[in-house]
Amino acid sequence: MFNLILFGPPGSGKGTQSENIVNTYKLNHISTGDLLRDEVSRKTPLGVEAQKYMDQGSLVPDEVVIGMISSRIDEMPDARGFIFDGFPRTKAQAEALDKLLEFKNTQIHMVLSLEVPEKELMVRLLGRGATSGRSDDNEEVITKRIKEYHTKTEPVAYYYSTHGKLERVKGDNSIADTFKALSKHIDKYIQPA
Ligand code: B4P
Repeated sequence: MFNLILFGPPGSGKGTQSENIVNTYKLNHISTGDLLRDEVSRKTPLGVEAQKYMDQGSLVPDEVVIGMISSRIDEMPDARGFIFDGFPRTKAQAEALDKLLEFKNTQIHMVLSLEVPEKELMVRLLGRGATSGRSDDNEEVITKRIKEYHTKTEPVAYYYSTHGKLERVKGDNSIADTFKALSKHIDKYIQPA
């Protein structure tokens, strides 16, 4: 099993590159953003609760997200490995993920961090907001999301760097060139399937 975290600020391209990685390496994709948006659109109790946080650009509480991830992992016992997209976003989530994987006799092998200047993040997310209809892609909420990233999520990079698992990748090149740079790291562990 090979387990990868795709890390980076909002709009750094985690969702975009996850799609390329899944298609090439056949890993199972777990995006907490997608899972939460699905709950919101189905108006489940979890979705109704999560929407309050997402609309303000805040992180959804750890216990909600961790429970959701745990059941998702259990649904895919035969996975070749997982790509975690947008998770973990706090140190508590990172520690919980380590425990969940340890229980399954596996671990996180590598964390790829997409590095993109802040100005570019804003341009990309406003661009997406113009067409996606995502209620959190407007200037005020994006600014809050980036602030949340600096205070709560950046420490996750430090956590994995102390475990020798963090690799930083330039994320402001074209989508294809960024994917090539990510692949160079992944190829050290697994080959395209
Ligand atoms: P997410 O859904 O994870 O979304 P994101 O971080 O905003 O975007 P991503 O980095 O995936 O960017 P994308 O590829 O789409 O989170 C949304 C919210 O959910 C959070 O604010 C939070 O409230 C909640 N949440 C999610 N996970 C949570 C957790 N674990 N704990 C608590 N709360 C959680 O790219 C963005 C745009 O850039 C696209 O338009 C794309 O086309 C463009 N783009 C990508 N790569 C490009 C490139 N190389 N060049 C030019 N444009 C590019």
